Amino acid sequence: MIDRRTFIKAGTAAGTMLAVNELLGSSGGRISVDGPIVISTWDFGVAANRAAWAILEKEGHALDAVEAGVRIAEGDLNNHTVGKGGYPDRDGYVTLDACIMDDRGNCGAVAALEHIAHPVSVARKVMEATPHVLLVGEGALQFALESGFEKEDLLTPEAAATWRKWLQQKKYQPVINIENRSFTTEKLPGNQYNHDTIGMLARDAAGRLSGACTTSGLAFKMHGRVGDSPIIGAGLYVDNEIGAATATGVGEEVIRTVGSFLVVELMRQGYSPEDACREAVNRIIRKKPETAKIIQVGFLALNKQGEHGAYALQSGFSYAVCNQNRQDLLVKGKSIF
Ligand code: SD4
Repeated sequence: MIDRRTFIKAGTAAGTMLAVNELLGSSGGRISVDGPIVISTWDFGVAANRAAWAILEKEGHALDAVEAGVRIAEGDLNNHTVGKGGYPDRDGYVTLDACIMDDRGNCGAVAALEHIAHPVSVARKVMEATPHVLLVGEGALQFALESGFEKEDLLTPEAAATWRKWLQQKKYQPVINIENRSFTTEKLPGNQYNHDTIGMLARDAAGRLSGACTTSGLAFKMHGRVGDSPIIGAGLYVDNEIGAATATGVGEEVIRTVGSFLVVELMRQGYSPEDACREAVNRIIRKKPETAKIIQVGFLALNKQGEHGAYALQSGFSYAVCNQNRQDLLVKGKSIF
C-alpha cells in the first residue's frame, strides 16, 4: 500500500526534486532494507548521507560513517544551525553541542563548546579517550585543544550580521524565557533561524548501528543554554538490539520526554519506527499541549531491520535516506499539525 509521498533529489544538489510514490508497506511505513543504510534529518542530510555512504559501501563501521556524515553539515558555512557558521547565542557566542553513540553503548558528547568547528569529532574523542561521557564549556574546549583540535573563530560575518539584525529587531532585553517569547511571536522554531540540526543514524554491512547528532542549538539562545542534541537519550539514542533514534527541534521538550530513548523503547515494544516517532511526538503534546502547537520537534528512527520512519509536530520536516537501492532519497516526514 502506498502510504506516503517521497521525493528523490536527482543529480546535483541543485537537481530537480522529482515526486514519486514509494512502497513502504501498510503499517506505519514498514519496509526492511538489507545491507547498509544511513538516514539523517532535513534536506541537507542528502549531502551528509553521501559522505556516510562512502564509508558504508566499503563495509566501514557505522560509527565512522555517522561521524563523517555529520561533519559535512558542520563544515557547511551556509548551514546556520550546525558547526562553523552557526548562529550565535544572544550574547554573540557560537556554542556547539554534539554527541555520538555506537553499537556497544559507548557514547561521548560535548556541550556549549566554543571555537571548534567539528564538535562531533570532539565528542567521539571524549568517548574513546576519557572515562567520561559529556564534557562542557571551558573544559570541553581545553580537552579539544589538548587533543589537537584547531581553535577557530566560528562566528562568520554573515552569522554576525544576522545576529546584529536580530538584536535590533528584537530591541533586545535579557528577559527570562526570551527564547520562548520569540518562538511565539515568530512561530519559531523552526523558523529561518532554528531549522536544521543534523541527527544521523546508520546501520553498516555488519549490522552495527551508530548515531550522531550535532548543532549550534537554538539561535540566540541564552548564553550557557544546552539543548537535547548532546544529551544521550534525548537528542540521540542507539541500542543495537533494537534500533536508533534522533531528534530535532526545540530541545527543551525533547529533554523533558527523553525523546530518543522513548522512541527506541517503543520500538522494543514492537512499534514501527514511524509509529514510535509519532507516539513520542504525542507525548510532547500531552505534556505541553499549548506549547506543542507553536514549536517544532521531529523524531527520526531506524530499527535493526533497516526500517525507518519519522514524525514531527509541525509540517515541513524531512529526512534523507541512502541505501544500496536508493541514494539521495528525501522523505517528507508526517506531522500532527
Ligand atoms: C536544540 N534540538 O538545541 C536543537 C535545535 C534543533 O532544529 O534541532 N533545531 O534544541
